Amino acid sequence: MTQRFGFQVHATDGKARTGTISTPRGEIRTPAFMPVGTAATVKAMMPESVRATGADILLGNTYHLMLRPTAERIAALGGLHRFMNWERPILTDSGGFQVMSLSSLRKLTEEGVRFSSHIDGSKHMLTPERSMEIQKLLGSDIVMCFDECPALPATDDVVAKSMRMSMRWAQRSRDAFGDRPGHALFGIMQGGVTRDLREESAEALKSIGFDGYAVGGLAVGEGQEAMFSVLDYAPGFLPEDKPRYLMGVGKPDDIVGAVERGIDMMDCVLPSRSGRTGQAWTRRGQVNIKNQRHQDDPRPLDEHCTCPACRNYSRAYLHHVFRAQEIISSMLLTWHNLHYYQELMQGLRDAIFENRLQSFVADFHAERAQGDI
Ligand code: PRF
Ligand code: ZN
Repeated sequence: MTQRFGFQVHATDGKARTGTISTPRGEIRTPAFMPVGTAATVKAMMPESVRATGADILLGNTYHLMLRPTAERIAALGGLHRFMNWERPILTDSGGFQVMSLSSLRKLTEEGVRFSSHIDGSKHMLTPERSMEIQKLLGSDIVMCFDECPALPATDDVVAKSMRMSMRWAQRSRDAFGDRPGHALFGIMQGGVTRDLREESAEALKSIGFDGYAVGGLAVGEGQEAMFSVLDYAPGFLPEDKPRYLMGVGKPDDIVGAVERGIDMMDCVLPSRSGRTGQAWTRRGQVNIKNQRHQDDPRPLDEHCTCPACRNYSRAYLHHVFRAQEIISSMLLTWHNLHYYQELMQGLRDAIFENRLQSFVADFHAERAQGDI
């Protein structure tokens, strides 16, 4: 093994950090945004195009891949990287969160969760041990602990019991993962919006010891203000010398606020999913390409954007292909959205490195406040 897993912080600005995560499959510049490639594809994008937007790492899902085409099949075909033609790092989520949102007939016990597939109704069981086995079969570079994310709002008692079970599952995940040089295992903090529970969870994870630490259990309907108030303290409970990953976040302004509060990594389906529903994200905020006002507009989505959708096509064309349900509509809008997200991350990294994050953030909000052209 030539390159072990590692994290180096290059510069800080307030609580924000910029650095590099090193893995045998390449470096990840932080703060990093991970496009979501749930079913071994970032929908509507070729992997080389995803790379061209500036992505260093993708997210894959245990839940979806175990059901179809199965982890064993992917392993027999040489692992997820070869299977999907993405040679750079892949982080895989552990499955529990997706079981709770997608499957039916779920039964949660100390052992794990039994559920029926949302695809064909077949019965399956996920446990910390089985999740570690699947993520190993996939060949994931960054493996996530198996956890439970309770739906909010919930009482402190419910959140505390769930968090404590997730911490026992974190220890079982650690034991099952074993020693795998070049591969990382991340713990996941839970505890809802309760400070004491967040601190208890962080202490439990730190005493087990992980290569990185995620903040789970946020962006589940509590609202941005409540999420930011947890992020005002939660990253501070985690080790400074390990990456901190905020799971499932978010909109561009969520990302900026999370980075200001000390988050290093994020993932979200938003740029890819909203590209397929006609929503574009630009410096000026959200643009709904379905809107009639674009139908005769010869201007690009964003005249400053260098993505193929903005360099080569008009708003009128993007409007037309969306209305006509042409496949290129999803391709162009997804590309633009991922490009915008990655450019935002590069802007944040540069601003932190040059100690001007506050003015970068002020400009970010001022431009959005102007609204779409
Ligand atoms: N746990 C896991 N995956 C997740 C979450 C979590 O809490 C979230 C919460 N936003 C998104 N994805 N394992
Ligand atoms: Zn663009």
